[in-house]
Amino acid sequence: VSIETPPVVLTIAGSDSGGSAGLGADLKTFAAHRAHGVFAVTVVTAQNTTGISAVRAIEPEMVAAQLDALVEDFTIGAAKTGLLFTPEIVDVVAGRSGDVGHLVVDPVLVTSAGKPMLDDSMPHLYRERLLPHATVCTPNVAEASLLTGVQITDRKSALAAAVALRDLGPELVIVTGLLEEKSSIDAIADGTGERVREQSRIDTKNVLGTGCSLSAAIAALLAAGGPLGDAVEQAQTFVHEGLRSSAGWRLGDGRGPIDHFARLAGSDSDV
Ligand code: PXL
Repeated sequence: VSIETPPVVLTIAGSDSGGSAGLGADLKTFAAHRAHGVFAVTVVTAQNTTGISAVRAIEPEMVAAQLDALVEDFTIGAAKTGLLFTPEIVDVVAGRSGDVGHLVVDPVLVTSAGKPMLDDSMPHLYRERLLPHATVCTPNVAEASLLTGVQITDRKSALAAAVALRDLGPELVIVTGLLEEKSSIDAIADGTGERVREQSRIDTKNVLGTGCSLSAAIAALLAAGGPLGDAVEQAQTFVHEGLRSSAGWRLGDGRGPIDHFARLAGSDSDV
């Protein structure tokens, strides 16, 4: 019997009915890190591996009520944001950002499922309202371009975008998924300088929710008290192992999830 109380990690995100991205990915990631996951739903999507067919935003008052209920009762070690969907929800989240521990902002603006129909003001709102409160920001290459105006074509421009975003508030920015012939590159800016992490490209269509899972893993590791640099590196490895482990899965006709429990599967997921 385990008597140690797990850290509490919060996700503020949308649901993917197909179970690959959003809330489902976040809660599985938290569980894989032995954290207790709590959540505030921002938007419900009707979705499968081939795409999104309907979307319904939750009223901002209801998002606020979920967050207030959680903050009142739990000591939250860290939180991550996913698809926030409306400017009003961004406002609600920004207003409570001081009550949720370390904040990991995954600016979901462009996803592997395509570009959700978002208000044009969202990049500006992320810059002005959320990034000043963020410990970490985890855009993919397309999102980092949208947030900074930097055209990202190579390692140098990815690092420049990471530095520009870090100037808006986060302690660490990781720009993910710059694809080279054999590698996937993440560009990282923190207080000590800039660096890239290169990992082998994995041939798989099961890539949905990789960004969600990366940011969720960082939040879980921060809630457990790990140092920032280690949390990011371990989260990158977690996603890479998950991609490798689910590469052969056939779930639906489109893009499926990573294997959040690759480590339970044992040695076949060695990186
Ligand atoms: O992976 C980004 C993402 C986040 N949140 C929800 C999504 C998606 C992508 O499809 O559906 C709810």
